[in-house]
Amino acid sequence: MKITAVEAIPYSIDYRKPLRFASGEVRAAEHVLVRVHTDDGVAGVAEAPPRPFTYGETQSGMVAVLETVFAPQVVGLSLTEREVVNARLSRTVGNPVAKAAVDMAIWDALGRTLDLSVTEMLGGYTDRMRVSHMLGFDSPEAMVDEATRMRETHGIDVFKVKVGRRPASLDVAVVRALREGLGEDVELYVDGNRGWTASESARAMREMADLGLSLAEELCPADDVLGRRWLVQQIDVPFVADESVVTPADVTREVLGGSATAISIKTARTGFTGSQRTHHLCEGLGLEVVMGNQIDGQLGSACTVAFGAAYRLTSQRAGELSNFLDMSDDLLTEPLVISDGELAVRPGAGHGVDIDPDKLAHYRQDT
Ligand code: MUC
Ligand code: MG
Repeated sequence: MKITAVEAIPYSIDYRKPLRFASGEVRAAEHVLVRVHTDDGVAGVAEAPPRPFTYGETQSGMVAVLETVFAPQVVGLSLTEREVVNARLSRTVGNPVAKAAVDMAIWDALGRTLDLSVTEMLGGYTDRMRVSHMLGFDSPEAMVDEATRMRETHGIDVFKVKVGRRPASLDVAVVRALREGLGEDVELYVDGNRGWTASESARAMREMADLGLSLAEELCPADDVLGRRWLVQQIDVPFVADESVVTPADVTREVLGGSATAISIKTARTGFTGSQRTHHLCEGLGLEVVMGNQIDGQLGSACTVAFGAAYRLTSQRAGELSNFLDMSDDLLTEPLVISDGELAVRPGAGHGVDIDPDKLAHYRQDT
């Protein structure tokens, strides 16, 4: 069970259409595949999606930090020493997504070694999650069309709507069109990716007060400390902290400071080991949790559902598990399938998915 090597393989797969939101835009999945090898001949994998506009990590920077800093820190350790891995990687500040991928690849390798799924090893609460689909910026008509297509094709009836544009009336019109077009039965919530000020957020939430939103996420920056506390106090839905809560300490600061009342857990950002810490903290604090999506491909989405299904708290709400549907292709031998609004954990060891070697050879950028 000793780790013998860590590979960092950059690859690029186009999106069929770009996903736009207040902090950036994604046109291609320019991700890094992390593969952890052991002396038993087992390999575990994970996907690292860099989000330069959010965490400052880039694809080439991730390959460099993985090869030169993190790989030497974990080679020689056993797959069972995950807390040692966590302690060593934590000495370096930042780089959350690169660290998370090392952690999840190790869990995958451990599961394959023990012939247990990650969901079973983590908690084994259930085997599936309801799916929430994320709608990027577009016209009201286009966003209603996309939501309708997702409902008809995949049975999805929970939608996260990207907001944070100026003027805010653009986004208010979209949410109103979605509610009118889709009816009362769908769940709608909004994510601002820090696009508005606290007062713009408060005004927009008042204008959407009759639209039955269930959550509001990161509408303004956490660094607007008093403004965000003022905002959170006056809205009547949970305020979800996402990119402002990279570590459990961030969760503590935001929640105790009155600047968040719910937490988005993204396995792409905190791996399984860090996500466990965040999950346990949220449970102890009595916070709602959403399993978020970092615009993951199918491997990342398999990791999100594997973690989300492992616990009661993380599987209560619909998880954001469908961004991969917009990709032109992916790396897995067997594609993930969303049906009846649900994504099931793949049966099988580790994450339960395998990388197609031909697809990897086609999309990798280092050969
Ligand atoms: C989200 O919830 O913010 C957009 C950027 C990113 O890192 O994740 C997405 C979705
Ligand atoms: Mg978000």
